[in-house]
This record gives sequence, structure tokens and C-alpha cells, in this order.
Amino acid sequence: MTTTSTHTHPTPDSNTAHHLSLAETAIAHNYRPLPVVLASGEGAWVSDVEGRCYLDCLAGYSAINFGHGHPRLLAAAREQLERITLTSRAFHNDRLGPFCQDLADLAGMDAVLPMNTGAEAVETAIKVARKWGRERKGVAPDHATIIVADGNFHGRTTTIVSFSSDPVARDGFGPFTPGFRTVPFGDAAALENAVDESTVAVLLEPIQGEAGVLIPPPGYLQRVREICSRENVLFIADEIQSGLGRTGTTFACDIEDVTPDVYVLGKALGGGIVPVSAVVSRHDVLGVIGPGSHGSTFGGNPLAAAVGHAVVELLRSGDYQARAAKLGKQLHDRLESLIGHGAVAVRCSGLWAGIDIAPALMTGRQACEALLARSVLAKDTHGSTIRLAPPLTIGPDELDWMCEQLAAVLTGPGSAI
Ligand code: IF1
Repeated sequence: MTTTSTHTHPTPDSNTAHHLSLAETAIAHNYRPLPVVLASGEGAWVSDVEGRCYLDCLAGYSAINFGHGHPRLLAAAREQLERITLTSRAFHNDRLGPFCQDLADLAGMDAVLPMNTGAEAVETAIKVARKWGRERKGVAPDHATIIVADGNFHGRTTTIVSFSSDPVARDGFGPFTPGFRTVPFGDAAALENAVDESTVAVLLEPIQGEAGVLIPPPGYLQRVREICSRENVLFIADEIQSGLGRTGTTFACDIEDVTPDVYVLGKALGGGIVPVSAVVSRHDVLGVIGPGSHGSTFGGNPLAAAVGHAVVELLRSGDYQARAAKLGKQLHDRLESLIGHGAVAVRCSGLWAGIDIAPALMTGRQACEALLARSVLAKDTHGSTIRLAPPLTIGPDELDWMCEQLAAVLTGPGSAI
């Protein structure tokens, strides 16, 4: 079936080569983007400067869960743009309180510390855990340790890359921040053995995104919860990529009916419009942060709060979560059929999939270049693994069409299969 969008908006300066040359000379090369220059988006589709349409199966690394230009999110942003966009936290504003109350309710928690980017929220959670350990657990000053998982991705700040296991993300950026212990992801016994009197927290992605959508063994999150409760250690769940409907549940922790002590949220919380992140927890945890001890200029600004609140409203009914769960079953079934036909393994949680392609066939990058030629945008993670994370608004026919393009890439002309 051919799926096309009515959406072709060539823009002025419609010249891919021109933009690629600007990227070569004027933009730092901290990424190696696919050779496509996007100019507009609507729902699950985007268009480039030549007017070509693509199905967006990366969705801003899960920041665009609700599609490009969701009407209710745009309306919330437009209305707030006309009112007031930044007050700083030196003063109150009329958007932040309602946003934080409803986000805390969605998470079953008491309160929210609003920030901007995911890494800022992770750094905030690290600071909160260390201060909580000092003041509420009695850990000696400067002795707090946090347990993290091998293969983690929590952001790019110097402290966060201090505990990264990815040499590309870490090499050359030392000296590093101490106080982190790494254990294998999914191994509850190793985590239990790593806990000692200095441990203040365990920081985990419930499903590891950048590592290739790695889903832990069933029961792992429950064991982490039990260990943290027994050892008086904070369980911090980084749900920046896994949260807010992506896995077919509000949070990935919901899959095992586990409630962490702290949720770290970002990406889709900003609706793909503005950076919005948050640390969501109980008063006995966030209460260690007093006036002047932490903050940021834009954290909790009324524009971010208005958009974030509209996102929380979208999630309240559970419809997006149910949709992701239903379409996720369809996605999993289609991808499973590729095993032995170019794929060696697939992992799926809701509308989030990691596909390990046979390394002899092609790299993940090559697969994404071939998908680009078939009007599908996707991103490799490492080696021959690609990740698929379309907007949760994608239609069932579009999902089938996406899988057909991937099947053709893996088994079509040019593949060794
Ligand atoms: C890049 C990866 C994904 C995240 C989790 C915190 C953050 C991220 C679980 C930090 C951010 C982004 C960052 C972006 C690409 C993307 C990414 F490839 F880097 F690893 F999604 F998998 N926790 N992930 O996934 O949030 O500060 O970016 O708002 O840095 O290349 P941020």
C-alpha cells in the first residue's frame, strides 16, 4: 500500500545541498545527521526542503509522542505565547502550580521540581539523592554513592558521562565525578551486592533506550524496588525516553506495577514544542531542597508549564497509553516475522522497538540510509541495531507500511539475504 501525506510544503531556499553545506561550515559536528533537511511536520509525517514526505519513526527520540503539531499542544503554546512566557522562579506564575499538581497526581506523587532538559533533571535527581542521603539517611559528607547500570544513557553533562560505559560519550571529558558504581543491567543480585551504607540511590532507565531498547528480565524492576525499600535507598527511574505513553503504559515502571521513589521525566513532557523536564517525587525526598539550593532560569516557566500541563491532560484518560499498547502488539508481530529474514532479534515495548540486524547484512546506519530512501526516518543506536519510536498517533496502516519498508530493506535488492 502506498501511504502519502497531503503534506508537502517546500520552503524558501529549498535546496538540500545548500543546507548540508551550511551544516558543514557553520554547525559544530557533534552529530552525523542523515542527509535530509526537514522543514515541516504534521502528525507522524515530516517534509523536507524539497517537499518530500517521510514517516517519522524516531519522533525526536520519543519527544514527539503526540505527533508533530498536535492541535491541543499547539493551542496551549500559542495561547501562552500571547500572555507571558518567562517570569523566573523569583516570582510565582499562574501556570506552574496547576501543572505540577496534575503531573504529581499522574505519577501518584506529591510534588515536582521543574527543569528544562533531561540531563538537567537527571543532575537534579542526583543532587536530591545525595542531599537526601546526607540529611535523611546520615551518609557521611561527600561519601554518597549511586548505583547505575552498564549501558546506561542519562544525558551528556560531565557528571553524567562520568558514569557512562560508552567510550564515545565519555573519552576525553575527564576528570570525572566520583560516587557512582556500575552493575550489569537486569542483574538484581549484582545490584543487591553493590549496595552498602554509602548507597543513597539506584538510578536506572526501566528500559534502556540508547543501548538498543533493552528490556530487563521480568521481575527485575520489582526486585530493584524490594532491594531499595529494604536498604533505604532511593529508586530513581529515568523515564525521560520510556515514559509518558511510549511503552503502552504511563510509565515503563507500570509494566511491572512498580512505583519508584523518584521519576525523572523529559522529552515528550514538552510535547515536542519546548524543553520541559521534571523530577517528580514525595515531599520527604524533594523536601531536602530548600530555597536557593537548586534551580534554573527557565525551569518552571509559564510557557513550559502550559505545554507540559496540556501533555498531562492528554495522558489523563489513558487513551494514548492504550493505543500504544494495541499498536505495539501489531508492531511486535510484524517485526517478529523479520527474524531470520535480515533481523536476528527484536525487542518491543509498546510503540518502541529495537531491531538487531544481521551484522553481515548491514550496519544500523546503512539500514537507516536505506529506510530514508523509502521515506522512513529512523535512527541506529550502536552497530547493527536500529530503534523505531514513531509518534503514538501513528495509524495501523502507516505502521504496516513502515514494517513493509523495513522488510524490503532487509530482504530486498542489495541485501545479502
Ligand atoms: C543526544 C541518545 C536517546 C535519554 C534518557 C536522559 C536523557 C536522554 C533515557 C537526556 C536523552 C537523547 C539525547 C540525544 C539523543 C537521545 C538519545 F541517543 F543520546 F541516547 F534518546 F537514546 N535520559 N536522549 O534518552 O535528555 O538532556 O537530551 O534532554 O544527546 O544525542 P536531554
